[in-house]
Amino acid sequence: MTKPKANIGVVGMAVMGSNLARNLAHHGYVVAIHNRTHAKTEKVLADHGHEGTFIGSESIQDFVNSIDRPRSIILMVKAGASTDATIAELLPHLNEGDIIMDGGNSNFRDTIRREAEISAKGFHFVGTGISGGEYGALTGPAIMPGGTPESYKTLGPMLEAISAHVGDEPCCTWIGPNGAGHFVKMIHNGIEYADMQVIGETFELLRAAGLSVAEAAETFRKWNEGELSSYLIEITAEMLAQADPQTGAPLVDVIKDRAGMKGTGTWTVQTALELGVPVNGIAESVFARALSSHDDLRTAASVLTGPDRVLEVADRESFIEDVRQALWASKVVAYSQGFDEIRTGGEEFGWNISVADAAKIWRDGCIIRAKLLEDIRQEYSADPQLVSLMAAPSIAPKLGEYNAAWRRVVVAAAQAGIAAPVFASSLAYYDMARAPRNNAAVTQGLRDFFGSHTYERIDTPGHYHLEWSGDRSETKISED
Ligand code: NBP
Repeated sequence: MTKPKANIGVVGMAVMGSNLARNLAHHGYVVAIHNRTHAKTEKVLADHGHEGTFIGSESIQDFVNSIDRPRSIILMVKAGASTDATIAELLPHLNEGDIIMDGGNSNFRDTIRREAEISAKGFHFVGTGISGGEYGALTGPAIMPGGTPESYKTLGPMLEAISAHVGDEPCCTWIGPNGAGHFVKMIHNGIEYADMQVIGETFELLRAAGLSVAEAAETFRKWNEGELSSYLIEITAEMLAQADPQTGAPLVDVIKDRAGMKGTGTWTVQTALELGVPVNGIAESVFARALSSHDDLRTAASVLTGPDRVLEVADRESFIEDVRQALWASKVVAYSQGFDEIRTGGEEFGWNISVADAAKIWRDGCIIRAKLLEDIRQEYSADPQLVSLMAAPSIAPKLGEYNAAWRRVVVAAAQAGIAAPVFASSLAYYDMARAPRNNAAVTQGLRDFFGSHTYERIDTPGHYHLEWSGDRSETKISED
């Protein structure tokens, strides 16, 4: 009797790949599995083989041969050179029309390059963002596939089946060609950085106002029942309530204050700089992590003087409510910046990304899943060209309502010597964006002064230069 062929294959049996393979098997798919180090494939078969139908192979050739054609093969290996090495190993064994999906956290520019190289050989390459960590991979992540619409016809139903769902709607949709999926995943992670940083700033403010760690945990727990409801607020409450198994002290107090990062936040900011999209909150979050781990700087700066980071709060309950409102406003601004980068990048790279779809598939499964994303989805569905989420009909009035509290919190933090870069930079972004006239005229005047870079006038079109080192006469340099 011939053995059944697999519907799909997964290469990479570390946490993400093994959990994704199990998720596929739980949904009735026959799953071929392979890992460079065969012992990991054997371990998955031994521990989870009973959960569904797996075909484990030691050689890449046997693995490829075990999959039904046209083949769908998911790579879940370390992003970067490992992805290229795995692709190079696979290619000689594939047939025309086969699909390689890269589910790792690859840089979208690598995905653009790989897609061009691989499609030229007659195969499909689908760069796909997957969010939800190892638990999400097993139970239902948010999935952001790029590649061709044709490849989505084959892969899409399987990915949609294993993704998280909101009602009947899968948290998976085709995002756009080549690098679009990894681009959107990158910005998801950038927003995640800002979301986590602003939560950290909130915790520091609550502690400075005299709340114990347990009281702060309880505050986050309560907030999670309202408009701030989100996975990150939920797990903040849980993490803060955790006691250190060794000392019994709050675990958060024994964790070193150094935050690591793997690159997607940095890529979000680098790309935003190239696109000219201000993502202040995300950038501050990346810099905050960098500063936290910059031991030399922190040691050198320890001699600097300033307020002692204690907040004198007259009415604790009203301060906590101020912080809640400031958190909501700062978070919305960070999301607004991230969505602006998606919209602008989508246009720049010719991907025609639906921002509403990105919000739709982030409502569950992923790390930034939040109640707010349903409102965001509705706003971008109503107006796909929405330039700024801040100005959306359901968002702008609330930002106005929360303005006073937001400003009080930023002032209180600055006066007490508590660094709150996302609270403060989000407010500055909000104020700069809404100002009828900002301070850029000074910059442009100076640029013309030292570099003849010209300026535009408010009263007539064209570019002008002033003879700064001569008679101070004005010359029209160009008509537009
Ligand atoms: P890792 O990122 O830790 O990668 C380990 C896997 O890559 C192992 O299967 C390893 O095989 C394989 N690998 C390496 Br390393 N070099 C290889 C090579 N040259 N050829 C073939 N295989 C190679 O695994 P992970 O944490 O499961 O993540 C997988 C992907 O998913 C990554 O791109 C990651 O960024 C992404 N991701 C992770 C998360 C998360 O929460 N962890 C979330 C979303 C996305 P070996 O066993 O032989 O060493």
